[in-house]
This record gives sequence, C-alpha cells and structure tokens, in this order.
Amino acid sequence: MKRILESTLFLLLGVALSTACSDDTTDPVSGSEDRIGPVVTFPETTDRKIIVNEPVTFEATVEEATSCAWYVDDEPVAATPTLTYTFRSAGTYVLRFEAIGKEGRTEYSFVVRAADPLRVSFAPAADTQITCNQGEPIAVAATVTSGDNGVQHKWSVGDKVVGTEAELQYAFPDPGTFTLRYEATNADALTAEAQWPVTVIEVEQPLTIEFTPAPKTTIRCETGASVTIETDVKHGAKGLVHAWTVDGVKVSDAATFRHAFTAPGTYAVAYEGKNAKQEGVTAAWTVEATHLFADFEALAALPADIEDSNKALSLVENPFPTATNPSATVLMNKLGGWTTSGMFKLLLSDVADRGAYSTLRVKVYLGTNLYYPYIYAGDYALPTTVNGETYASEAEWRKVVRTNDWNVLVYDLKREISADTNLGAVTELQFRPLSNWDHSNFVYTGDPVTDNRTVYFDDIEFLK
Ligand SMILES: [Ca+2]
Repeated sequence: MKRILESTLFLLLGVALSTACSDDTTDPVSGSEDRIGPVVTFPETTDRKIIVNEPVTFEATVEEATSCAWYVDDEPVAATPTLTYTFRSAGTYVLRFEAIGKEGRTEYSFVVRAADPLRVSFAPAADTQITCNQGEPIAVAATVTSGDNGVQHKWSVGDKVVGTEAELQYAFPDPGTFTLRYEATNADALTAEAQWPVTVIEVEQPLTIEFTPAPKTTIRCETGASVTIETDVKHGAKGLVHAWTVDGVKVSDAATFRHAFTAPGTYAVAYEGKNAKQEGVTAAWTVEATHLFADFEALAALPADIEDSNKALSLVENPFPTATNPSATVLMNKLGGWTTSGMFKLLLSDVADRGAYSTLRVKVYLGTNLYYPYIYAGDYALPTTVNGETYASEAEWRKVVRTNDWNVLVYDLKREISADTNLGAVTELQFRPLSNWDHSNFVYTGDPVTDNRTVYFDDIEFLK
C-alpha cells in the first residue's frame, strides 16, 4: 500500500511548499493489492519549519512491522520509525517511509521543503546604544545574509511603524528613551528580530509656526466675508506675541486671524510672531475680495438674480472637473435645436456699489463648440483674455480657447461696457454664449460634434 501525502504535509510538517499539492493521495503499488501492510500513523504537527543545517525529527508509529526504513530522495537514511535528519541545502525533497510486515508493505511519501535560515546583520549592530538629538534622523541598515526570499522589513518604536525598507532613516520627534525594534519575515514564514536602545536628547527648537492656509497663497473671498488664518505653534511658544496686519495696518494680536474685508480689492495680510527669546516668524498672504456673484455650490435652485431667458438653465454636478475648475456644482445652459444666442441674464440692481467693479471673470466649458461667449449690456463684448491670453482674430481665439477643459474668461467692463462707471449703470448683464464671431445668434446645424447646444458656467465674479 503506497500513499503520497503531499496534501497532508501542511498538517504533518507545517512547511510552506513550493510544489503543487495533489488531491490524489493514494496510489496502491501494483501486485500487492491482495496483501495488507502494517498500520502506520504520524503525529499531527502544525507548526514545523525545516531549516538547512538544523536537525529535524520525523516520527512514525508502526504496528506489527518486521522492518521499516526512511528514505530521502530514495537514499536510505534510517531503519527505525524515528528519523532525525539534517538537510544540508535548501530545496524540495521527497521523504519516504516504508514499513514491511508479514502480510505486506506500507509506504508513505512526503514532499518537504528545506529553507535557508533567515539571518540579518545590522549596522550599527543590534543592541548597540543609539544616542541622537531630537528631530535629527538616525540611520540603521539591515542586510539579509541568508534566507533572502521575499523578506519584509518592519521597524517600530512602541506601536508606531517607522519604516518598512531595509534601511531605516528616522528622526525621533520627542526626547526620551526608546526601544527601536526590527522584525523581518520571509516567504518561508521565517522570522528575525533585533532591537536597539535609543536615547533622544532634547534640542531646544527655534520658534516654529505652521499656518492654515499656507503662507504665500492667495485667499479669495466674497466682499464682506470674514477670512480666517489659523496658527499652530510647533516650537518656541513661550512668551509668543502675535501681530497681524492688513496693508501694513495692525488689525489683531490674536493667535487666529479673523478679518472681514468689507470692500472689494486686493489686500496684503502679514503676520509677525515674536517669542520670549526674541525669535521671530513672519508670513504673508494675498487676500482678493471680490463680489462673487455665484459659485453655485450648495444651492438648491437657481439664484433669484439669474434670469433663465431660454428656460435652459439648471444646476448640475460638474461633468468636467479639472484643475481649472474642480468645483462640484456648475450651471448648465442646455439649449434646444434652435437658432439662439443661449441668453441668460444677471440681475444686478440689488448689488451695492456696482461702480467699484471693472472686471467680470467667469469659467466656461465650451467643449468643441464654435461659440463665442459674448456678454451684452448696451454693447456687445467678448472676453479681453481667455486663459490669460489675448487674441485678435477668430483664428487666434481657436488657439487660446480650450476644447477639453474649462476656460477662464475675463471681460474688461470698463473698456467694453462703460468707461465712466464700470458696472455702475448696468442693472442687467446678458450672457450670450452661443454667438457667432460677429455676435449674431448661432445657427443650429445639428452637428453632434461641434454643436451639442450645451455650455457650462461657473464662478461668476466681479472684480474691482
Ligand atoms: Ca461651482
């Protein structure tokens, strides 16, 4: 009776195998079917690793046998039920046990894998005392000298994993004494570990402050809205005095800047902090206060001051979110198959101080449509710049307009609408996006590529 026990190897030996396991575990020897060999059993061993050059014992329990033998790759290695054997090199071996009784023969075969031990050396060596300054990185390198088979490294301090590469670079953020631990696991489920005592010396840190939003950024707000800048003092807070200025005039000595910009314009916001040691931190921002007519976010319906002349407007999820306009909600102007300018109107009579606004800025998604997005308030106007570029002809327009992204259009109201009063005299500003170059209405052609009759608007702003 012969049995090949590949599939029970995990139970018996607990070793990860590189060979495939067979479902067919019995294979009677020909010519011996009528005779019954001794009963052989093996202990169940669930966690057993076979490592090169380390003796390993295999035990069989045999009932009523006249002789027995163990073979490794068909070489006889023992004539007893217990085999203690040392594999000398990594690889896969066939281990066979054979018991002969009066009535016949029983044979079991196992496929076993012997793995090289996992050994790792370190620089500096494990258990070496490491002393470093707070915030200055230390370097410890692990080199796998044996068992380099899918090794995964893990460096930790307490519960925190601080590295997963062979070479660790880590700066301890706080002073104190710590234990740096290293653990490795390879594909043979072998492990290695090491540790180092670490003493971190406290370093007095200079005044360090983090700001939200980050300095050197432009903060845009609606005129009248309050702007907030938060400080987070990381080091050197003792005796810290804050000072915030707007256009050079001190407005606050609080840790958090909160200031309402009541008039449209561009403002310089500056911070200066000084601690008891007279260490200083300075930072600066630009605030752009505009009359933001609509960004369409969080609106349940069209704003009342937009007149939907063609009954074509709706608020939709931005179908083309890009870096130019990542906004969630935009205004869709979906026109039917008729000849139209796609007109809608901004009703401005209740906007205070309209004469302060000389510029209209708006984002438009035109796609491949050959539309020229005119505005009209007593006269027609095309944008002065498209995506920051000027143009002097239809051909130049096609070069600066984006067909696969949002376009930022800037209209010079002072030049195009009213040189004297900016937006002052305008109570109704028309958008006519489906216009021809000569500002006549676009004629519907039904071309699905260039004439889908839908344009999108967002972030309609009036600038000083
Ligand atoms: Ca929006």
